[in-house]
Amino acid sequence: MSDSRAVMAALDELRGALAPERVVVDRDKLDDYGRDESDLGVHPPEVLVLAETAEEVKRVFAVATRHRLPVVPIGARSGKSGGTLALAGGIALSLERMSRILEIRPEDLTARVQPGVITGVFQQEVEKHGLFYPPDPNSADVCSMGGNVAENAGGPRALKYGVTREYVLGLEVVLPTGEILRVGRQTIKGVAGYDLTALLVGSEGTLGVVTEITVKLLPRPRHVSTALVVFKSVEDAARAISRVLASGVIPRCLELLDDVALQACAKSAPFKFPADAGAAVMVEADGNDEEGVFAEIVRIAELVQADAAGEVIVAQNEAQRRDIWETRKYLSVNLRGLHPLKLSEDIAVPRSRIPEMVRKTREIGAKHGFLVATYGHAGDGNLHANVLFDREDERPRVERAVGEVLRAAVDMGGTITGEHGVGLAKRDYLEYEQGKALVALQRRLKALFDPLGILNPGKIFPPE
Ligand code: 2HG
Ligand code: ZN
Repeated sequence: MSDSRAVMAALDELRGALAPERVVVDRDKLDDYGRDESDLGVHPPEVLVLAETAEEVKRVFAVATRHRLPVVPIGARSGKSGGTLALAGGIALSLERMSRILEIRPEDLTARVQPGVITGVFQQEVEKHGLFYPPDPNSADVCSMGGNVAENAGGPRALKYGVTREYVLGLEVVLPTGEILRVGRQTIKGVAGYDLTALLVGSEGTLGVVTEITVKLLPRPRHVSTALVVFKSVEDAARAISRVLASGVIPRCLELLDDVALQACAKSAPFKFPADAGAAVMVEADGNDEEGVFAEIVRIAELVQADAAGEVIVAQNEAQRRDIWETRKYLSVNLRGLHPLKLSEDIAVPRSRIPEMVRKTREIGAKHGFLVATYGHAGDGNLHANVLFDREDERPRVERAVGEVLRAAVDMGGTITGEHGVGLAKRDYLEYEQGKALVALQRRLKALFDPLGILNPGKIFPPE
């Protein structure tokens, strides 16, 4: 924790720099802001600041610099890698009040938003204009655009449309040194200078605080079709997925649910799978030509037929589509119905290694005596291996199992994180994936943006 005299002095200055009611020290509130969705415990800040402008963010950095206090930027606290946990106390800087959609420009296919805009709200707004913002983390109803930028969030539609970085054209960012900069561009094309926008997207709140985001939009596809196939086993499902992808068909989503995931769904999800299903694959295709979309689903059905345990079920209306997606969306939460605790991972492997990775994950779980749910965005090789457990004293063993899963992914040519970020959760494995020299270069980059090391310390890189 920080020096308490420094905190008291900073508190006084913060109260002078911002409206005093936006400087919070209420214990319960601090605890709330010390948690996220990573299951990595409570790490409360010592002060919470609710900023409303870039200028205020700059003032917070000035105070933090004077007193050498850590600043941890906070979005909607829905992150899964512990990126907003205040490991060393200090100031939590919430951007939740900066929640305005500044403009939607249908003629340019762009929009400008503040970081606190909820992603799902933004998606609905652009859709009213016949436009489409593809990145769709399953937490879209609660997560924020700023958080998505920090983590370079993905989601089911990333298979066809790519992740957040592919949509961010420009950013306004406040650096710990107090500079307020505009990086990137407002145009669809542009190659001037280093691509600092791409660097900042996915930098997990360690390089600067984003206060405005310009994104690229697409015309909204007019037709969407959602289908579901069940399999006897997850191995059959993984094989079918590989066959679809190898055939050159790239639907917009191709999601896998293994038997453990199906057990979790059976308890509370709206869609009811057949009782003997050992795995399921959800497929979604989209486009402007209804027949073309249908033809894609038929083609996929043909490709998976040999491995499937039944017919392909195609959602017949919006209500059925919604039931299927709600079932998938709340899976991460519903798994707690099987065991109260879990550590979730988001490894990604080359597509051809999906069946092998699924097998490996199950083996590791069995070896350590834990139930592991494997599900997720299998189409792009991004699997959520969730190790389920009951008691805190089991955590060290769970962490060992998780470590083996992460290493196995890297050994297969994959990565420790496909969409949730390194944060605190995976910082000890970054070097295993990237090597010493690359991690050292990234530490030097960090020091360039944040010479005093006050911004979100302890994330991405393990303490030296
Ligand atoms: C999802 O795809 C989210 O549902 C969360 O990325 C996954 O908790 C998880 O492992
Ligand atoms: Zn996911």
